[in-house]
Amino acid sequence: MTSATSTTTYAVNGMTCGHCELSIREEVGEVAGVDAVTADHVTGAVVVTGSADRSAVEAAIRDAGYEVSG
Ligand SMILES: [Cu+2]
Repeated sequence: MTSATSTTTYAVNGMTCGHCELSIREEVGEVAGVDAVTADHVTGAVVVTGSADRSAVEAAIRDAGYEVSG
C-alpha cells in the first residue's frame, strides 16, 4: 500500500470546548498513519496530517462522539 503524507481538513459538528478538542485529538491520534491532529471548536475544523485513510479518520471522529459534515 502506498499513501503519501498529506494534510486534510474535516468539518466537525458538536465541539463546544477544549475538552471536545482533546477528545478528538486523542481518538484520531490513535488511527494508523496519523502523524498530527489539531482541533478547533470555534471553527469546527479538525486538521489531520499523515497518510491515514479519510474513512478511518471520520470513523474515529464519530467514535469520539462528533459528527463529520465535510
Ligand atoms: Cu467540549
